[in-house]
Amino acid sequence: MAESKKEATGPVISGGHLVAKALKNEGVDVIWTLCGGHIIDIYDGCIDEGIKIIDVRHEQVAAHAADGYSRQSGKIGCVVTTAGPGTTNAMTGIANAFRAESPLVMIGGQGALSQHKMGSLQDLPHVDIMSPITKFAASVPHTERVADMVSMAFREALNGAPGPSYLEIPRDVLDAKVPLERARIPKPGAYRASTKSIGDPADIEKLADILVNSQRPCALFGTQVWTSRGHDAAVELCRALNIPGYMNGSSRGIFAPGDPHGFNRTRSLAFDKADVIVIVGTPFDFRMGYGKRLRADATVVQIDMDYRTVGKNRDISLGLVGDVGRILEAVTAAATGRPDNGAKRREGWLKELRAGEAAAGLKLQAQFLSDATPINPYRVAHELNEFLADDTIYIGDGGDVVTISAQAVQPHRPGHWMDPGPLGTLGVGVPFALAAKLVHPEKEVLCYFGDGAFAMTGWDFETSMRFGLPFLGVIGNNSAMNQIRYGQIAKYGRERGDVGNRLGDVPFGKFAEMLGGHGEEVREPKQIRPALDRAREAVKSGRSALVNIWVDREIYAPGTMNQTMYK
Ligand SMILES: Cc1ncc(C[n+]2csc(CCOP(=O)(O)OP(=O)(O)O)c2C)c(N)n1
Ligand SMILES: [Mg+2]
Repeated sequence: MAESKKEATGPVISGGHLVAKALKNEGVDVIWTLCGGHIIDIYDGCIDEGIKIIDVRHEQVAAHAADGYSRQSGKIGCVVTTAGPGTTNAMTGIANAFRAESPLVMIGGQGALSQHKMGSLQDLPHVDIMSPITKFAASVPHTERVADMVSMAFREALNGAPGPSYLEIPRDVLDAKVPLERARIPKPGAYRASTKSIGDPADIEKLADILVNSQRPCALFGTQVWTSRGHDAAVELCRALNIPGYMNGSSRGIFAPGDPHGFNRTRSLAFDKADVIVIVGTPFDFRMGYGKRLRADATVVQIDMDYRTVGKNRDISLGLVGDVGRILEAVTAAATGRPDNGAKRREGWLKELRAGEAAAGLKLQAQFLSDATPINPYRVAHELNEFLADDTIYIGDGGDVVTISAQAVQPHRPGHWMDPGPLGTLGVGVPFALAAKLVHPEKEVLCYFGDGAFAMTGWDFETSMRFGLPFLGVIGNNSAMNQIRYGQIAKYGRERGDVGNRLGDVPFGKFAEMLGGHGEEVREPKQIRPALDRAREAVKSGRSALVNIWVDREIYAPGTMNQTMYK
């Protein structure tokens, strides 16, 4: 850590500059951060390497933004925080990325090694704290090792199902200078291998056989399909074999609305009737009733990047571990080689499901078109779907209003849907919007918030203005934490159930104006579209916008009324 004993006559480099060099080698062009004395040397390195420094107002935002950056760019997001509270503030974002299997690298400050365990400012056992919520957590013991260990963190983030890595760098390790020739600086492209394996080729053939012979197959594509950029392979498999495809998490949008193989309202029907169910890149967790919602005697195939997910909570007929996109490609190729892949035979099955989709859609129409005031949140959801442009990246951040919106909103393209994932973290919206706009400045970024969720990280609306990352925010404002409120009232009655979940009536449109953005207050259903249109224009002119829509607090999503998430 300290200056090398053999004082060099040649060039020297500091730990902070070694961090920046390693980030640059990985193709990182931005760090998401909030400053602190422990990490200033990294900023200095970033200036030299041309890495953009985006400083936010809360470290949770920095961590979610790094997660969002990875999801949108396919590269690895990087969050840099100071020691102690800077690191603990970021933990929620790291935990969210961990459950969402989103790769990122967090670099955190620490007190100087020379003051180890002496009670230095902001000292905490960061590595112990971060270990359970990361794939890799370590401390850098010497300046010469800084770049080497940063590249290690990147390698680990991409192993199996991706996830976050954490690297602590003590202050004196970052500050010290070592001879350049002694520092190991891994070369770009030379310190990690492709992890895109297809697993056991015999299982590819087995799955091709199962699908070719199936009568009523269905496939569910989860977040890993997008993470691995296997979306085209997923669609291609469904087209080649005539298989209905369902989407969850980040895979929403892989079938464009109207695609004959994309389905979204008949998943239970398909799971009830299918003879073959292929689960791709999504675990049997609470969203799947831990696997209980699949027909008991169906042939269930699970494809996942993480061997630990396969067969967890439910027995399966066949499991495949590897890169989900590559596996899907290989299965399509194998099935295409068969004399008859059975596509024609499955036409009736697809028709049956399509009729089910139409009937389910019809049931929602009255709510979608409701003229009631206070505004029905289903009406907002429908208006948002109508409003989406082809290139709109849609982000959901909230409780009940966002759950309702998932019944109406169909993103037009892969990667154009973002939600927190299975940690269900409120507050991802603004940071995801910042990241999405940074990666895709040419696209529209629309985030639908609950009023509770928006307030958690809403101050970074200002960051969107400061860095020229304008987005369109819509708030379904019921002045409550309504998703929780429903269950509480159901259990304890109106009087005792309405406690700890009611919020003030906040005119968020004014909040946007205060920060230099565009604000709208909407109380009538007919005002929704014009307000959205004006907000779109404001965003095009470079100002972030908030459309605050006052919605009916007494209307809930079916999953909330059924408390499905706890079953
Ligand atoms: C960080 C965090 N804290 C608490 C919760 C628990 N929670 C889930 S939904 C919800 C209510 C959210 O309220 P809001 O965003 O206003 O949406 P609404 O349900 O009112 O539509 C809460 C508090 C959570 N998921 N995340
Ligand atoms: Mg609310």
